[in-house]
Amino acid sequence: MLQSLLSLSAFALLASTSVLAGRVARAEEPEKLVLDCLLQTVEQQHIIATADIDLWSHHLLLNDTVQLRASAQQAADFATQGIQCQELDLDLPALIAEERQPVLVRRQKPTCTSFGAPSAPDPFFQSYQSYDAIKSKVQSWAKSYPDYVTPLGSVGKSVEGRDIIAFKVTNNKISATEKQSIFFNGGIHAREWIASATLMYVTNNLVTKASTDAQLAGFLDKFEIYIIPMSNPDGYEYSRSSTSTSVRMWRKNRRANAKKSCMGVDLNRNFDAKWAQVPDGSSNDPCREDYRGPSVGSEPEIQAVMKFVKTLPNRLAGIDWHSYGQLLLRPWGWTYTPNSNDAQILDLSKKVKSAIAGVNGLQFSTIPGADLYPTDGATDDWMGLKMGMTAFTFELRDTKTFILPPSNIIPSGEEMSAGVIAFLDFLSKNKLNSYQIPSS
Ligand code: 0X9
Ligand code: ZN
Repeated sequence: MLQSLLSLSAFALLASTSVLAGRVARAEEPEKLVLDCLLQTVEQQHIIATADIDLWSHHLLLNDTVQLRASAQQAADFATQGIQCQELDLDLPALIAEERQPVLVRRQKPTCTSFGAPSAPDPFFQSYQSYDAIKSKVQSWAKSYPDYVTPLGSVGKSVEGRDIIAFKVTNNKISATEKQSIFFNGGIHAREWIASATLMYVTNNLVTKASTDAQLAGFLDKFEIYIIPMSNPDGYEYSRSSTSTSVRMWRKNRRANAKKSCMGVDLNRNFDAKWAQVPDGSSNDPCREDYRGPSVGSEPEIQAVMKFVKTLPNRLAGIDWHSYGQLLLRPWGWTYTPNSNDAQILDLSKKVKSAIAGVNGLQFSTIPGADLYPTDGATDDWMGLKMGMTAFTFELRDTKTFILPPSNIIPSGEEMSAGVIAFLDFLSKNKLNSYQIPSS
């Protein structure tokens, strides 16, 4: 819910006392506000686009609102500049604390083992897991479902030396040369915990049901699904390392930049896809959240992803898993020019959207990525521009924030499992048309 419109004097008061909504700001970091700001003029758009703030929803459309995290002083400055902002009713420290509480483990009725005892829900999906636990889960799938899960080991190292792990979900009945490859990339943005958690759930659903569900088995006759569940392990582990809001809100990798005080590269701006070529599509400032890095593909995480995807046979489609916003972003993200196959891609997106809505009633929207905001160096565009794939970015639940209680993991997993089934169903029944790459 939005709180009342904060006036200039209210912001000034907040800035001067640093007592925010009844909470005293931490000594080590000035507490920030989450704002919803209305952009009424091009000047206001420019002020927000160039301010040193944490933009949560980057779309800067005229007569639309944008969500961001800023200091009370910056909020006061916006008010002085005539930008109307409302403080969002989000108590981030409380949300961060709640996020760390596992869902209460309850024995559930519906599924029974062969001995008739009720099976316990998998605790893996009752809390957000560490990178190590995610790696172990892949190994345990490989042991339990060797016919469907093939670990592919490390496809490269992160800046801090963690392995970027990949695996393949398929059946071994039909030769790979007769199948098409689909690629899922998770966790490129550190703070978007629900993205990797959901991708793991979706995978679990596929591999645990593949032997008994004819529809899923049919998909695996046609496709090899290649998955990197966590392409930014350093950023993810950093964002888990403390309950401080600024740590939890970490987005980039953990590169030590030349400008020592500002760490990290936005990995979703580092791909060889119109890198640094789209106006305001990324930043050259290491202090910004969308810092593109010193050169194209400079980051080892991105080198690993690009090298891996290039090896995949018969590449068809891809999904880059993010949060938040409940959006199915379709190509392109770097240009407003519609994809030449947009009619078919829209048809596919609508089927995914309706399958998702069928589970918990959540409404996702489908728009071209650039309509959110144009970017350069993004994963989806790289797949589309360089790998010949029809590629999406899925922004998962919810519509307010990255910090979701772990009770969201299973519902998000269920709705996205339905979405992925609709996705695979469409691809198995329809030959995707080829598309042309626009000149601009
Ligand atoms: O900014 C991003 O990288 C994505 N949004 S997020 O809030 N998860 O950071 C959107 C990327 C969409 N794709 C393109 N515009 N190419
Ligand atoms: Zn993201």
